[in-house]
Amino acid sequence: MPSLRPLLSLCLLFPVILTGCNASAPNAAESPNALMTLKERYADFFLVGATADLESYITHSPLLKNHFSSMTTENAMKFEQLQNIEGEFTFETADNMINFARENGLSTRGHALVWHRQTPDWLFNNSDGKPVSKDELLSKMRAHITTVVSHFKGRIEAWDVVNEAIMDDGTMRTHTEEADDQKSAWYGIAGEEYIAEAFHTAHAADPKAKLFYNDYYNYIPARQQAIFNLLQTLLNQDVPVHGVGLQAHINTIPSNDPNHQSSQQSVKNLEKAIQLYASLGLEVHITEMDVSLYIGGFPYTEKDYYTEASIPESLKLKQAERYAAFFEMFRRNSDIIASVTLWGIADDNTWLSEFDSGRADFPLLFDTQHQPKKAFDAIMNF
Ligand code: 9MR
Repeated sequence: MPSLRPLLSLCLLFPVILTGCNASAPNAAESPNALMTLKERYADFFLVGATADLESYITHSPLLKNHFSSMTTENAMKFEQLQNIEGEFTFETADNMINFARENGLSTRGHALVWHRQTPDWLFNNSDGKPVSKDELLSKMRAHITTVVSHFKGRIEAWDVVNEAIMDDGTMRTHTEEADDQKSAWYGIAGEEYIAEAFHTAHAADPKAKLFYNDYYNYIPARQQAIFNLLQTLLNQDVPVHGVGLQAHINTIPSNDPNHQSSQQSVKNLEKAIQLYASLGLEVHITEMDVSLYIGGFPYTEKDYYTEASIPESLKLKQAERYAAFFEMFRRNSDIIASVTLWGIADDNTWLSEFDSGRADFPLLFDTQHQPKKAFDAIMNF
């Protein structure tokens, strides 16, 4: 066994660059991959991305620069961020982020042009509170997409053009969904037409950008069939869709409640979706992966919430195994998967800890101190 001493002194000097520096990394000095970065390890398979937020691209820049080959903007390119007031575009933050990515050789994913959430009121309602007409909405949508995609022309490799248009049972997301944050005013006002129109408009503004349809829970059979049908219909109508994004927000353990969506969360079901979509000739990106420590549908109370210090070793291992199993499948399908993105960079900045309950989650590959976790080791050692 080579001496640990040179590695340890290097670790003191460059703790973030050298990935095998955390005390918990097993056999760091012995593993041939201990000093490799994530993007180096996956260079022969696909891009490995992370989503960065308004500040995390600065606070987490060493990790982003060293380990990732792609960057998605988590919130900075959503409708309300770019055009909160009609006609007034605010590009500064998104520009800074994209410039950072490009200066550091990261591929760029723009997220998301048309979504039912994070939209300003003026988009769907007139000043008297009445809904705008279909023509007005489509014209506002075209104006937004044209301005945004033209602004970033040549600087964004892939756009999530339409996000989450389908429901778990395979029906279109409409304005009549039960929960307010699930309702789609796009559909309510414009009908399904807005989807094709969004892609045509984005393509006209930047013909070289790859245009994606992005959605979640692709492991649910009814959902994956509906997404396939939608994509097939769009392609048959010559709509310029080039790829499909599978979000992959998953859990360490699938739910054992058969009525909970995550009970269907298996490697096999997700692989089926990937291969089904790819059969249409589309490029596949895994766009928003994270692995929550919590089991879907389980009635947790505050006393059950994990802190970083209280996560049992067995659960850390389970999370690592889950990452390993999905990444093994991604590698096996690397002829059709071009990019795998984590929804966050490190556990100190994850949407899963944003809920009102105050429940913290630790779903990523790096811990709150930006050190690699068991999950990181698990996808590096194959
Ligand atoms: O991570 C995003 C979080 O910071 C926002 O508060 C949230 C608002 O809805 O959106 C999160 O990102 C979502 C993404 O845009 C689309 N897929 C689901 C993501 C997680 O909710």
